[in-house]
Amino acid sequence: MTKTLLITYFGPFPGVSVNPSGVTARQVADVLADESAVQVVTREIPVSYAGSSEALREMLTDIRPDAVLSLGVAVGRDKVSFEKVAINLDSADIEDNDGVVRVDEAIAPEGREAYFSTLPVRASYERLRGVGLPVEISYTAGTYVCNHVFYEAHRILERQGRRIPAGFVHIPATQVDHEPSDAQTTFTAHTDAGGVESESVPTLPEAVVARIVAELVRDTLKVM
Ligand code: PCA
Repeated sequence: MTKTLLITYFGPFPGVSVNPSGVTARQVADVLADESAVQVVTREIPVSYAGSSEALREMLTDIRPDAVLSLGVAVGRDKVSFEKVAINLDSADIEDNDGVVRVDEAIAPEGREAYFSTLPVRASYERLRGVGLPVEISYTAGTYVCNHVFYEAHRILERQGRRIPAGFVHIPATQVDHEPSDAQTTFTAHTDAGGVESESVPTLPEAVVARIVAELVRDTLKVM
């Protein structure tokens, strides 16, 4: 039976003029196009606290996927991060794309404090690290819209009574190989958004990032 996998990604937000998660989502869908076990559906989610919750609710209801993988960029990280935990907190210096700033606000006042990823984070990390790929397990997805989406996906699925694999992957800034070299992409790291501030921004080739995410999908299919 073919499983439907929803991959979500984001567009630009303050400090990131082109969000590499969109290219990654498309490339992962391409890499997996010949796999009969999975059909990949990709959708953009707005970089907005309120808008992302709304968009997710609609997608999860309309598409009814068998698994959900959300992607976002964490500028300054040098490995693909399999996020372990989503926390019930919105708190960032930067605005979301609706101009909203949230400081120390619960995502869901009556909700759980945290959810763990239900992707096979540890097993996939061990396997991919074993073949020399740049992966890590991360214990914070930040407190901006990426963590918000990670948390909300779990909360919505729980309320819908659906136990399906769901989780979040932060990707580093990527080396863009499909644009002219004079194309200017700005990357500014924000710690709230999972970033790491440093002099220079490490990057990984797009194809390496897509391969890692596709392998995580393959490992997820094994546990479904
Ligand atoms: N990264 C941000 C939001 C969108 C994205 O790609 C974050 O890590 O919160």
